[in-house]
Formats: sequence, structure tokens, C-alpha cells
Amino acid sequence: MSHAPSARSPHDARPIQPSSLSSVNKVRRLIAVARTRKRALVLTHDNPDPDAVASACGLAWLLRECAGVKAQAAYGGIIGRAENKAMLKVLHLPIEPVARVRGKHDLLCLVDTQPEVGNYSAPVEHPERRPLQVAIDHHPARPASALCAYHDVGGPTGATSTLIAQYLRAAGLVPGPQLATALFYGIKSDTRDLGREVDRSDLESYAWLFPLYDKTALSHIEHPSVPAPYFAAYHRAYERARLHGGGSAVVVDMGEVYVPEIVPEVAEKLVSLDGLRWSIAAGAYRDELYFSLRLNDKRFNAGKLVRQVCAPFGGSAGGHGAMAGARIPLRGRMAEPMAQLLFAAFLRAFHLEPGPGAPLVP
Ligand SMILES: [Mn+2]
Repeated sequence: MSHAPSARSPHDARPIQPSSLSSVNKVRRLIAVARTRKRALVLTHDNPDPDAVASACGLAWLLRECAGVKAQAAYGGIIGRAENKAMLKVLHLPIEPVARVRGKHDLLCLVDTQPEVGNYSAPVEHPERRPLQVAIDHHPARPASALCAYHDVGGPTGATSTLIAQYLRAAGLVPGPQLATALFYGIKSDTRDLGREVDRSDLESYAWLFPLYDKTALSHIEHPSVPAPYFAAYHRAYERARLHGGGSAVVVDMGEVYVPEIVPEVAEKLVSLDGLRWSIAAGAYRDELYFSLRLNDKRFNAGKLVRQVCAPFGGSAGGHGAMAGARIPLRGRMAEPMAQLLFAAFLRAFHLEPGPGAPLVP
């Protein structure tokens, strides 16, 4: 499913509608499911991005306020990207690593991913990852999400934060500056400043949050200081990047990376090259190979491609129209040959000759 941005132009001048009735119905159904429980845990996908972090904090708050349950937000993996770290620090967001979560929960919720994708970690007391009963995600719907007691997945929305903002609004809740800033940044970063895969609902939530968010805090988050390995990672990425298909594609094996989030960031940077149709970056982190695909070509769907290409390699894959990623467990195998196999598979999928390519930086 592709979310063509042309259908909903940010320059669309139609007036912004009040919160739709369907949001009111949705939040009612969600609360009905949660109200019968005592202790909820809201999980993001591993190595969460701002959209996932904001959504988890927003949903936990909604559940506490409206369903009268204890609710905690948690994430697996790490938060390594400088902006994302700054977001947690500047906004003091109530979210913790899932490894620190103790005790039994009678409701597990997932945001910004779905049960079937498998790219999330549950706490030690829930090795079966049950009872997983709520899934809220803007990525394309997976069939197994229908098994959740409450699921709001798929659809044209560009960010999960948009959905959570709609729920808050429909429930009559107004987030404080910290949560508002998180949700605002979630929408802004997932839609690349409302320029990609953006839906009318994103514009509405963005406009609703605009007067509520802390402008100074967001400026600090978007312009963080970065550690020295950040520059080393970029330097190595530029040095190792290879052009294919007469400059229409670029692939780069970044080697060992200091944080997994640098992989999508580099793929994103490289796709801005003049005349480029797609970019792939790969990097190894803690015995897993991370890689990210970015597309400028609307004839392809990044999420579908990544799932197809990665299926034989195992691991988990997710994504949508223009952006997708996956991580593959290495289990002691070498990262470099694995990355080369993946690159060859992608080149074939894009009907390009496999081969060494030409250096991006001659
Ligand atoms: Mn998202």
C-alpha cells in the first residue's frame, strides 16, 4: 500500500475540521477494553524512534486518565540517535527500558508496530508476550493484528503520534507541553516535516498540537550535540558508499556502528543525492545486521520489498511506501558477507546488475 503524498497536499486550503466522530468511537472502544484491566504496559518497537516514544507515552497517559488503569510505557533495545536521546532528556518522558520493568501486567499494548512484525521486546515476566490486546500503528495492517481485542492499524496516517493525538483530543484530554512536544515531534519526524506520506489527519493533529508544544525544547531536541563516533560513522559511510545503475542507486556497508539508528539516518542522507532512486545502508550492532532502504521511486513499495528480500534471512522487517528497514540476527556469522548478499538481492529486485559498483566519493 502506498501513501501517495499528492492525494493530501500540505498546501490544501480546506479548513481544519473538529475531531471526527470516528475518533470518539475509537477511543470509547479502546477504553472499554482497557477498563477491565488493572495494569497496562505500552510497548514500542525496539530501538524506538520519536514517533514510537511519543505514542507510547501518550497512550499510557490516556489509559491512566480515561480507563483508570496503572499504565507504564517501555521500550526494548536502545535509544542511541542524538535527537532521540535529547527528546527523552529534555522532555523527561515517562518511559523506561523494558529490561527494568517488573511485575505482571494484565494488558500489553503495542504502538508503532504490530504483533506479527515481531520487532519488540516484552518484559521477563511475559515471555509469551501475552496478553497482547492492543495494537495502534500507522504501518500497513498485518492480518494477525485483527486478533487483538483493540486494533487500529494501517490507514493513510503518516505517524502513530497522529492517531494518539486524535484519541486524546476525542477523549477531551489536552496534553501538557512535554507530551505535546513529543507528539508534535513524532509527527514532524515521521513525515519529514509534513513532506512525505502525509495525510490530512497528520495536518489536523499537527495543527492541534501547535499551540501546545514547547518551542524552545523542540529546538534543543532537533539540534543536539553529537558524539565523535557520529562523524567517524558518516566519514566511513561516505567512503564506502557504492553507486549502481549509472548513479540511480547507492548501497553502503557501514561496518560496525556505534548505535543502530545511524543506519536509517545514513540511508536517509544518501537518498538525497541528485538523480537517485533508492539507497540502502547496512551496519552491524551487537550481533545483528541492521539495514534501511529509502526510495524516491513511487513504483516500488519499500516495506514490501524489504519483507520479500529479507524473508530468507530471518529476522524482522517493517516499513511502508518510501522507507523500510530490517534487522537480521547474525548468530556469530560475519556481517560483511551477509550485507553483500542482501545488497545483491536488492540489486536484483530493482533489475540492476550485481557487482562492485563505483565509489560515491572517487
Ligand atoms: Mn511511526
